[in-house]
Amino acid sequence: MNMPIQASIAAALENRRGQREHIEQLHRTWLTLSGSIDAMLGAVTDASGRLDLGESLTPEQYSVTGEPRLEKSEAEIRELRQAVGALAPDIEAINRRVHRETVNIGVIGRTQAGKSTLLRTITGLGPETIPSTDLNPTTAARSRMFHSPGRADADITLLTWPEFRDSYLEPLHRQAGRDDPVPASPDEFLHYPYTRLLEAHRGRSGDSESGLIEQKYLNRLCVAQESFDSYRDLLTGSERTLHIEQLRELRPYVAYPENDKDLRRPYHAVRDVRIYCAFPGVDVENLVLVDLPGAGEAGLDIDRQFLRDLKNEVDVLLQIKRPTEGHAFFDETDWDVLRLADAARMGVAPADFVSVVINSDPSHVTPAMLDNAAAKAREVVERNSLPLLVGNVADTAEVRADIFGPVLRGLAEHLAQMDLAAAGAVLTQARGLAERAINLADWLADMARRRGERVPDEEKALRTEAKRLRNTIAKELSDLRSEYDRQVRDAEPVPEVSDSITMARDRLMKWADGGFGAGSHRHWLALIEPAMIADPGETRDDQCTLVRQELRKEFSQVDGSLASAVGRLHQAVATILQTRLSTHLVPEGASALNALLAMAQQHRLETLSAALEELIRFPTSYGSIFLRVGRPIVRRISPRHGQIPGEHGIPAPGEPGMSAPGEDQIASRAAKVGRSLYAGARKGVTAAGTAGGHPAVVVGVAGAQVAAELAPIFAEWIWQEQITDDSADGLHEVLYKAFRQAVDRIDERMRDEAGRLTEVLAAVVDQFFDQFARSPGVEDEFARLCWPIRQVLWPATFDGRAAAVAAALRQVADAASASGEAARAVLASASSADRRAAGPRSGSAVQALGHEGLADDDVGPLD
Ligand SMILES: Nc1nc2c(ncn2[C@@H]2O[C@H](COP(=O)(O)OP(=O)(O)OP(=O)(O)O)[C@@H](O)[C@H]2O)c(=O)[nH]1
Ligand SMILES: [Mg+2]
Repeated sequence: MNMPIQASIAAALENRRGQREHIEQLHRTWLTLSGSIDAMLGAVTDASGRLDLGESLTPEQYSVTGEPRLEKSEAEIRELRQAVGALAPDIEAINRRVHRETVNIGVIGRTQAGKSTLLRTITGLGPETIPSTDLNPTTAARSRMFHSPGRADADITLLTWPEFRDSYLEPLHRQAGRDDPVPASPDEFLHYPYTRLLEAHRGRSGDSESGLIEQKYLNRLCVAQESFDSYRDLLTGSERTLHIEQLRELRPYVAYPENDKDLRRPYHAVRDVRIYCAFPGVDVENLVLVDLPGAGEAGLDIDRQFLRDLKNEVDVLLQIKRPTEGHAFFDETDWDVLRLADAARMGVAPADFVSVVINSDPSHVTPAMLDNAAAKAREVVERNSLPLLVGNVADTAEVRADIFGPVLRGLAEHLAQMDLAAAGAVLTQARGLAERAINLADWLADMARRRGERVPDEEKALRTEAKRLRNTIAKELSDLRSEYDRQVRDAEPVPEVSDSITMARDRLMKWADGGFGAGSHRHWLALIEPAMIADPGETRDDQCTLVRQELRKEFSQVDGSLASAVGRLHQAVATILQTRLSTHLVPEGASALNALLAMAQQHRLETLSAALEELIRFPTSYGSIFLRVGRPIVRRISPRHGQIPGEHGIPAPGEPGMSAPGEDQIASRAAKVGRSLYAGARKGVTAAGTAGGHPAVVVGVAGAQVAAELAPIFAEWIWQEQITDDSADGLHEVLYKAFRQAVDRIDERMRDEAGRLTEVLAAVVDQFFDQFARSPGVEDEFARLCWPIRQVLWPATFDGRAAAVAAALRQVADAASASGEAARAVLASASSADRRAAGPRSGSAVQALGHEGLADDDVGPLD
């Protein structure tokens, strides 16, 4: 070997080292891109699941139409991911290539072509290390020979059981026609009925072609199974490497045994063999030769695994061909081999990567066969611009001159360029995919953001819902108010009060008719007559007191009916609010409104609290009807002295009758009471006037007026009835008349009051409606009140889906941004690697060569 070759190759390797940093960076960024696309796809899948428009969100939650659907991008991302994943092995391969310190030459070809023989010739190793047999396929495992002056040893890396199962058994199992799972454990494998299946095949006469192929694979499985003991420990043991001190011991690990029946087959457990030895007469450093089993030998899947190895491990491939009698020189199997080589070249020009070598093997090949083969081969290589080398692979001189020498010269000349081409092809593809990823990711991020903005947030949705709720409650309170207004228009007294007055009156009349509680008129006379004789003044006093007490007792009960009437009103309001605000805010039972008030106060909702408070307080603020209306009348049932009044005795309402002369003590006190009530009522009016006019006040005024108007104006009377004598009968007559008059008057006044109370209640509803549902900004208070129970009130809106959709879209936007960034990083590292590689490179021309780059005169361009 001459120096220029050695120096050129060393320089090319040095150049290769210079590519490391950038390619490494590309490799790293590619992994990141790949992961980020996975994440982006995950985010999109998740989001499009949630976002199945119209199904997952109510129209209130989501009102976007005509937007591009996420499914579209999902399909695009899948395609992108597939493409990015497909380029990953090439990036991996190029990364390994720039990290490889050796120039590797591989041999490929059908079995028995002379591959091992050629490598033996170059390395000077004996057949015990690189075995050949005359008739059968020999090489069973890939081995690499490192030109290592001063050494003669080997290292073996072993497969694990799962690796062996997945890379070797599984493809064979499938191709043997088995569709059940490949045996999972060593024991299962050992007991799988491959032998029985093979015998069944053999038992069939005239098995189909596919049956025959299945037999081939079953046979391999049977061999692997029968010889399992010889390598089981290698697969399952703790040692993962074997060091071979003596190269003559290597044979069983790299080759099939010479004897078919030999069950010692440890090659099954071999992942990799590295042989270290000096190649005689070779002064190129860092040279590696790769020996491979015959293509097609182990099944297509295993060929594909070779491809991965070839991409990673081989700079130049020699396709060895040995002419055989009776066979077309370049048949389909040879094309398969060439296709494999083409797929492995990774952007390197075919002429630089593959050489077709015709093994002239003079002991088996006649000159005529050789001439014919060479002619045929020339057609193939010329059409595909491949070098053709012819020589006896067993002959050292011929190999040096006609095969290995030209190969090394080609490497010396082109290796640097080949490295750049290999990197360039990958960079071009990486850049293209990165740009595609950027476009997709940017579009997706933008789309997800825009859509995310259109998913209303919960607060916004709550405001909308709260306003709607406020409107509904307003409508229903307004209906209730209309009903009370109608009662006012129809002058309907409050029925509870009206009924209660009737009942009080009936009871009183019954009581009076029954001798003022004595049982009967007769009984009363019997009781009173002696008393009248003894002390008429005191008796009159006592009887008047009795009557007053009875009047008070019975009519006071009317006040209880006011509570029922107001209770009915409260209930009506509570029912409305409970229906709309749920029992969470307005519980069942008497204290419903109090519970709501407590909640409103807790949330510091001032308007709602004030409205509720006033509504709840109304009965107490209204006070006692009896006190206002009845008491001034009752007080007048008392014997007294006074002037006889004018014709009517009692001034008409509105007349200044209270100032009539002759008022006695009691009357003036009554007047005082009346005035103080009046004054109190006035105060109320003034206060209420500023707060919207509390209706109770109006009644208060009326009550006070009644009290004031009825001031007494005569003496020696019981009210308007003049006492004429001191007899019991006389007292009865006067007392009874006064009593009846008082009952009539109180009845009348209280009924009047009951009529006004209808107005009052109507006004209470009106005021509550106004305050609770119509105060400006009250919808905000509704929103705050309802926020904690929004999921109860509006399950469709607040089931968390809107929030989940918004989050999912944010995730998509974030993942897409991350993908965009990762893709930009790829672009940046590809550009810097490109600049590093800038030179006489024709990336696109190299890339354009695929299978189409191979052409065959007979079968046309390959697909
Ligand atoms: N004399 C001679 N015999 C050769 C030559 N090439 C191949 N043979 C014969 O073919 C047999 C197989 O050659 P190998 O080199 O083992 O072929 P291979 O391509 O490695 O075959 P596998 O390992 O089975 O794929 C050898 O034992 C020889 O009998 C040659 O150039 N000269
Ligand atoms: Mg071989």
